[in-house]
Amino acid sequence: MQSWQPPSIPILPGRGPQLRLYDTADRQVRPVSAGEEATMYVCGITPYDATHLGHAATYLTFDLVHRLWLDSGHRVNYVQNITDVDDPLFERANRDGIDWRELADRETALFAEDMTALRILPPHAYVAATEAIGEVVELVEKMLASGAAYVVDDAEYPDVYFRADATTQFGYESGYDRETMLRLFGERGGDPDRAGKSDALDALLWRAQRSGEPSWPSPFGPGRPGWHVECAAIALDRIGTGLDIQGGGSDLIFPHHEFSAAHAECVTGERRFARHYVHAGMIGWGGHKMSKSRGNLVLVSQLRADGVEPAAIRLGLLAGHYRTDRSWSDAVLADAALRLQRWRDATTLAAGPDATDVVARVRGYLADDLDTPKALAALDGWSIDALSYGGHDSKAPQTVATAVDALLGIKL
Ligand code: 5CA
Ligand code: ZN
Repeated sequence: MQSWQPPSIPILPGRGPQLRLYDTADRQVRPVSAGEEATMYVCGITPYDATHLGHAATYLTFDLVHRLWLDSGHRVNYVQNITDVDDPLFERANRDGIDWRELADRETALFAEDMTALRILPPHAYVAATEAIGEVVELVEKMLASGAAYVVDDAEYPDVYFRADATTQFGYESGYDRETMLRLFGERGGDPDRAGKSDALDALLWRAQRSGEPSWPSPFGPGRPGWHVECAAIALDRIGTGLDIQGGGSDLIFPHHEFSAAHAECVTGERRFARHYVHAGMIGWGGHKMSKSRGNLVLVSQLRADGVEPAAIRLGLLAGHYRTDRSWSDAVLADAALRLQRWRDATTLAAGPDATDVVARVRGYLADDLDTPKALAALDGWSIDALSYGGHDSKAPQTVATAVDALLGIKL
């Protein structure tokens, strides 16, 4: 799939320090040990509805990672999928009386517009599930051959399942106990009660053809991919083993990332699919997690249509720490708009206080598990000083503006 146009990134002199991020599996902040080329797989959208601020916050989190890697001298290989084969998409298409492909294309195009407006760097490979059926089939074949997968005893619907105990390390990513796993599995797309499975936790790999659903041929019968195997297959194909980061929102910790990792590990023999599992907190609105299924959405496209500047949306989302569940509100947006104006006023002065220290601090805070609240406070400090007391450095305002653009993706 064609991804969106990249925003320009200005050159900020110097280099940022090595990035440290919280790893969900190890439950600690530790250095991201990327080589010259840093690799990242981030779970993409299921394109049945428009991009809301929760999605935006998650992609913004990984956009910062991307920018910090570039700033510390890495090349980046960033891969993202599009889940254009899934129940919610078919249900919505049926409800609205349109073809599921048309719905997916429409929402994917709107997502690209929103990402472009928010100045999110695009992935290098942007792969829809419908473009990766061959990779999925190959992976499932390997799992069937090794015994990690099995076909349920159901003549009508011979679905293929993954044995949750196919790898001994299963569970290390989330760290959840079995009771929690079973609950979340049921809540987040799993089917614990499917008859014929060896274990309630076993995850669907290939769903045998049902009437009214799209299907593709395979050696184990016509059908369509399960969800977790889609991401395992695309990541293995486009990056290979040992990715630096597997990312998404915290609602993907289990079952999605646990199973994607287990699927990959059972065929590669590696004990750990990704070196870092990185999860963004949930954005809420009106007291609940913003979700398409609940319908309590603030859409990026709606805010844009209302005349809200994308830079203010971006800055509002960056005002909280990426791992903290937090609420969007009019006050968050109003604060962001004020801050944006303050930064603009300060960076268009003829001179200001020396910028060396503030740029180093912003780089340091961001490299420390993306501490945007501290980075924003440091920039506020410099701006207030510049506006209150002036300064003698005629290059400083432009240097600060360049740092804000390169590191935070905000053009002042
Ligand atoms: N297609 C799958 C991933 S393979 C999927 O989860 N799609 S999604 O459209 O439901 O979500 C896209 C991304 O946005 C995921 O990383 C998800 O974790 C994140 N996300 C969804 N809701 C929120 C929210 N309220 N706050 C923050 N991130 C969210
Ligand atoms: Zn995914």
